[in-house]
Amino acid sequence: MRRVNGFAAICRAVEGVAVAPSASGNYAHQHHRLVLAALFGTSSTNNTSPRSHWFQYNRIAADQSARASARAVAGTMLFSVAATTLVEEVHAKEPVQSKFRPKDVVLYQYEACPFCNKVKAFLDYYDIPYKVVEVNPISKKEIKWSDYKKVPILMVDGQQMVDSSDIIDKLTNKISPDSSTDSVGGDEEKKWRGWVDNHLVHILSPNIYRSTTEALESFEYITSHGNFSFTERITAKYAGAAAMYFVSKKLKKKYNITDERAALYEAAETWVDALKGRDFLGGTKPNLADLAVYGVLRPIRYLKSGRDMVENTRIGDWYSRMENAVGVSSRIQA
Ligand SMILES: N[C@@H](CCC(=O)N[C@@H](CS)C(=O)NCC(=O)O)C(=O)O
Repeated sequence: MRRVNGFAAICRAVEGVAVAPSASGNYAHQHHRLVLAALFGTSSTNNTSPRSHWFQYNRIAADQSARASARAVAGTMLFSVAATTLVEEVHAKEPVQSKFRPKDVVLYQYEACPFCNKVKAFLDYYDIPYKVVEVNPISKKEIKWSDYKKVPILMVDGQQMVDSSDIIDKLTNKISPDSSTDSVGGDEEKKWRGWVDNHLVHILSPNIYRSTTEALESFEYITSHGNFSFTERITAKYAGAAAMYFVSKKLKKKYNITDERAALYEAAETWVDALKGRDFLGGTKPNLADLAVYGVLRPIRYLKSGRDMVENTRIGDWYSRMENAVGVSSRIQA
């Protein structure tokens, strides 16, 4: 079994932000479609093909009133080189009894997706081998077989699992079916997992696309590690960075963020306070909340926003403990 050194990655979708350039089009047609496909997926679960994505988008763009009422998803992705995360050092991994260990696990993901990365942090920590199928965010052809149109999708011994938190709950019950009634954790753990999904992830995009330089840094990584064709890659890098720079300003408004860096630092401090002096929220070992926070932060850790966060808050020590605890990726070659 060959382990693949990997990088941490995140992507995120932010619901409710419709971003529609004028119908006359500020982008060349191809660029327009490409960038929208890569970045602004709709939230409609009825979309059964990537084309419906475009049709829906174009309809919205052409119809101001529909646009106002449309719920859209701004799917943004970012990725960072977590260069040191996979160094083979100290391991405090949780062993899973072999009888409960899933045999065949395949993760359909965008390499740069916070939700996908949350699932990966779990799989890595529990040392569950998994293959990765990188989904092209434009065609999504790799997940055409599924009715679910987002990532992550996890296939576990032939069973489809969707939605990162749900996937983690299901996997937790699978790998420790003998544990007490509530194997997915107590109130504190649940509260902080909710905080990750409802608060922390919303702060990330405004930070990584905060300036044109940071947006380009993020897209350089996204496009060099995602599943893009050559043309898509070139187009997405520059058009995507420019588009996301503007989208991030809208997201700030939507989530009432005035100073994105201050919000990131505050979130990091809030998390350290939640630890109450413990090594991990889980005590001496990470629990699912630790893994969730780590998972969504891992991709930004080595981008400028992540470096700033570690320099300006107390989160660095916990983060390093998590790097050691999660250790080497359990990803295997597909
Ligand atoms: N609540 C879901 C959110 C998943 C999600 O929004 N994924 C984004 C990628 S980061 C997505 O697939 N968006 C739709 C798209 O790209 O069209 C989860 O936790 O897994």
